[in-house]
Amino acid sequence: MAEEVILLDFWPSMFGMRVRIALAEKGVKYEYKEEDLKNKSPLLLQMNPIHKKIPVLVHNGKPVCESSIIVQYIDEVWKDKAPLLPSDPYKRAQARFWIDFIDKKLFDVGRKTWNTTGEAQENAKKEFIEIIKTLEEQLGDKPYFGGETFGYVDISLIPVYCWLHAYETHAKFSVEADCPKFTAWAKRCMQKESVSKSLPDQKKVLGFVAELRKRFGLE
Ligand code: GS8
Repeated sequence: MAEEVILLDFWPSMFGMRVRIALAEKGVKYEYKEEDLKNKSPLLLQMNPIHKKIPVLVHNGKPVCESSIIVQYIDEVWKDKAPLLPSDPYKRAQARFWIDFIDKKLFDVGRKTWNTTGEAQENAKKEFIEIIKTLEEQLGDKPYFGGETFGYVDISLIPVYCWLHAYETHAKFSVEADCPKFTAWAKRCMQKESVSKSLPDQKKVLGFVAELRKRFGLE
């Protein structure tokens, strides 16, 4: 049966990037549909009526929503190539724990490095580094979070790398100076075509953040 795979996405979305990387890892061909989040398409509203958010993967007409759920779905459907989740149930649970941590902590604090000022921004910067250090401990001396091969936690975390330049520029700090292991891991991931082709340029994200800051009256 010919597969129909459509991704509803928005280019700077770290959640969307996760799905792009997972599809690239599996070599799945798909139609990319860019959404205007200020004027959402009828298809997005129909496919994700609960949250009305991207990313949405529409597979043979059926929607799957929420990036971490979509990546798991992709891994289960296209299981013959590049396994993304560990096969051991305990390791799978651990991987899910860290993705939950990334979603609840890292993304929120990352946002505060550019959408706050003064003391709040100073605190966000410190907290961001602490979170990255926690993740570095988890990585240890392994090349990837799951061990020798690129997988679920790497896919979920690497999108933050293309936002780093914007965080660092606005909050005036350097992740590379404080977190060399994280930086080495990120550069290792960026060498993979599935990653480098799925992530926008750091400078383009910086420009997008500058526009958002203007819109929020921050500059
Ligand atoms: C978050 C998706 C999301 O926030 C996931 O997929 O993991 N938990 C979800 N999507 C945003 C764009 S990225 O910041 C979105 O679609 N926002 C539109 C809106 O809130 O109206």
